[in-house]
Amino acid sequence: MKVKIVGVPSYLGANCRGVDMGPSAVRYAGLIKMIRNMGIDVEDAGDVNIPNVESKDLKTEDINYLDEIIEICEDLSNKVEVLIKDNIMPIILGGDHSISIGSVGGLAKAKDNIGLIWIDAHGDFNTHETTCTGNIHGMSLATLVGRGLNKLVEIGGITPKVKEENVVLIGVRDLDRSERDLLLESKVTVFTMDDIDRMGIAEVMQKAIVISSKDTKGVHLSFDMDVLDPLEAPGVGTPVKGGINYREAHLALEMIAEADILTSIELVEVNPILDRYNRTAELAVDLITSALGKRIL
Ligand code: Z70
Ligand code: MN
Ligand code: MN
Ligand code: MN
Repeated sequence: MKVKIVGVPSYLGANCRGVDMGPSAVRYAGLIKMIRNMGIDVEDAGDVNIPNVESKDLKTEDINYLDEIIEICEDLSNKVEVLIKDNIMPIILGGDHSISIGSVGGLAKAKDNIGLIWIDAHGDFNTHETTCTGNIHGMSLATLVGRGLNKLVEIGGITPKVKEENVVLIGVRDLDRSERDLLLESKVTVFTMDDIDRMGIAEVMQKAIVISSKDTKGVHLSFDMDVLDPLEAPGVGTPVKGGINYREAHLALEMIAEADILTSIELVEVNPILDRYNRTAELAVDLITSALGKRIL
């Protein structure tokens, strides 16, 4: 196995600074070294270029930074497509969760049937019609299954990028009202925190692995650090109490690694400004190594 790190230092989809420093914090926490210690061939492919918006005029858009995010995601999708075609596993570091449109956009160009495991406190299932914030990181999952603004849905050229039947959302505890209605009428499988409490994370993951890999040529893991409890991961864009703990997160990723289904990994929403001693970034490194198959025995 060969892996390459791709950083996407953008906060534009969250419209709030901090998560743009995520890739740097996760690298600083020793990501490359930890992966290399596992005996895996790893290289840093650097960062996607992020347009400078600080000198732009006062914001007048309904959807925040739409054109810039399209540019970033097209660029990322091309990079991911090349890596997948070269048989390299991309590890994409955010940045806010809007970058997923580029990651999965690139994956969809390289493979024609993929599954998606989305681990997040949020649904990210708003469209331009339901959003209360105008922030694209709250629309990325909806976009990937073909819902919402044409300009977003068409990024990378493939629409939809994933079939709803192969999408599993895990750890949810914060949905907007109409986002919830959209999710309920969709074919996306949702495991809320309540489901995790009742069934246990092992059973949830067993089901998620089956659903995401059924008739697919691989699965993309999109891991939003805010799924963790803020007591364990304080350095995230939008902390929501009542999240999964360290052990649940590890077990979830170890089970995915064991199932050997992943084509690509993405980890988003690390915010070093709100972190303490880079703890959330260090946890992120830990979790990535688990997803790559790190074992005790
Ligand atoms: C809200 C919105 C959100 C983080 C996604 C929040 C979305 N539903 N927040 N990821 N961290 O703006 O649409
Ligand atoms: Mn998210
Ligand atoms: Mn989230
Ligand atoms: Mn473990």
